[in-house]
Amino acid sequence: MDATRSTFPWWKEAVFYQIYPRSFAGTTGSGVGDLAGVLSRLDYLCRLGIDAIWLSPFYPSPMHDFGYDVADYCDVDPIFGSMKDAEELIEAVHDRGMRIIIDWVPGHTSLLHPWFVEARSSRTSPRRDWYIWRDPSDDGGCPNNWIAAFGNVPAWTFDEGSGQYYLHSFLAEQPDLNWSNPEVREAMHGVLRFWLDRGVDGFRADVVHNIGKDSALADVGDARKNLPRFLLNEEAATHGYLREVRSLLDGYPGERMMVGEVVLFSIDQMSSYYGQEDELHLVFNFRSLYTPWEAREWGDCIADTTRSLAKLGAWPAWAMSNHDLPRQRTRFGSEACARAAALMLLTLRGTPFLYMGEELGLEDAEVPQDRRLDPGGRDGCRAPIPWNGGPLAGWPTDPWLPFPPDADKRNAAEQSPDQTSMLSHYRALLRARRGSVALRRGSMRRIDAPGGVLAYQRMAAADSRTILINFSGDSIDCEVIPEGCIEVASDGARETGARFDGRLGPYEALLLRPLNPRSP
Ligand code: TEU
Repeated sequence: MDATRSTFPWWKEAVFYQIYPRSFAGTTGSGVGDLAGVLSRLDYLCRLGIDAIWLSPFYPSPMHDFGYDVADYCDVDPIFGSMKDAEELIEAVHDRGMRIIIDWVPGHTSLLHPWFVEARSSRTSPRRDWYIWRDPSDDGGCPNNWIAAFGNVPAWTFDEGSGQYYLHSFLAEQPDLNWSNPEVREAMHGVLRFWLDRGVDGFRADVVHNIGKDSALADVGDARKNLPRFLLNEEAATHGYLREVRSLLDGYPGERMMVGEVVLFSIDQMSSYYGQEDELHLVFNFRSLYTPWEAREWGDCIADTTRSLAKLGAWPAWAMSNHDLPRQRTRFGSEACARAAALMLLTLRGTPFLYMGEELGLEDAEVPQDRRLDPGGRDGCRAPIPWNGGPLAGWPTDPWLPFPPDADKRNAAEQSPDQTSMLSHYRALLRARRGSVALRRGSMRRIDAPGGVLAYQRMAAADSRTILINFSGDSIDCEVIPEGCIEVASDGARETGARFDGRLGPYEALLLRPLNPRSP
């Protein structure tokens, strides 16, 4: 019996596609992608078969952190377009039957945000307490030993004008908001309402576990004092703040949702931010962003995730790359592994998040020293998408970062008609997922398999699928029960519908249908 709609809201069944707008598609001579560019590629995304878009920040920003330093949460940076473009995009996404969620950066603003400009103007400013200020320590130094995210520098910067330090978990240009102040919470709720009223289906919440702060600002102990503070920050108050956000979202019609970036060390720590179905709808499983290409490691990652989330009745969210981390092909070392990884990502139980360009099998760009821009060294995975094999790869002018390797061959126009391409592989996987209730909603159980192979089955009432992934570079004999026939093969060469012959090629992954389905 199928679960009801409320047990399976759209975001549990959706495949999300992350767009980093600077690098997706450009329509002007600025060298930077824009909202009109996203609009122009919606049909490409429809044909790919994704269900929802996550759009990284497009708000006015001085771009010290390429948009994660927001100077106005309720507008569009002119480099990306206008409010009208944003509204048109939301409507066009919906017209095509897709959904759109946008980035919400609750923990810090840009230092150019009018709130911070006012806060730093004097110690008695009405907005002073919207940020976290402290007097220098007795020796004139920082108030505590916390470290910021990039460059192993203190998380405090001294403001000459007002004679105090302000806290920043990331760059000095990104002062942390003080969420213990109810006015800040109300203002950030206002941001959510602003975009919900304009029809967005939800939000990706940036480093959201970091919004609550220890009011005593205690030093980090010696063993961990060199780690960026945000990786350690856990405050009970954050859960209360998230419950308020959840009830705001639940007050809107249409199953609006929030997926949170919670960057903490253990799965249990991360999963606590689902609350009792009253905090985040989804939490990115960071372990899947760091697990190496090894059958046992992935088996453990899946088992630990399943165990941790089952206690809460929570639904997993998987990602293997994003705009902060190496692409799958770079991370796993070859196209064959990236193809197998795609098959795994799109068949695990939970909501998958694809990073733009993975469907083209892109590698990180090699960015020469003199073109490096990101303070966190993350330029490579942010290289622009090559749309065709021309000298500018479909961009109106040379983009802000170099293209990924082999863009003349590895591009959308070249791969689209080629049935063996990575793009065709992703299309086949997304089609298979859409066509199988077991893949979208089903339970998951491990199947015994030889060393080097991870095997599992997805099951829902009358539907099932078997998945085999060979993590090794050797061919492996792998008998599976029940027997199945090929629905998707990662190497793109096997005959669809043929009975599986029991032998997996090196780094090969297979999605098998039952030979004798229990229902038509
Ligand atoms: O990322 C937080 C975060 O976890 C990253 O800083 C990550 O640790 C690092 O990039 C690994 O190399 C979010 C955004 O995704 C990121 O782009 C922003 O820079 C950051 O928050 C600050 O807003």
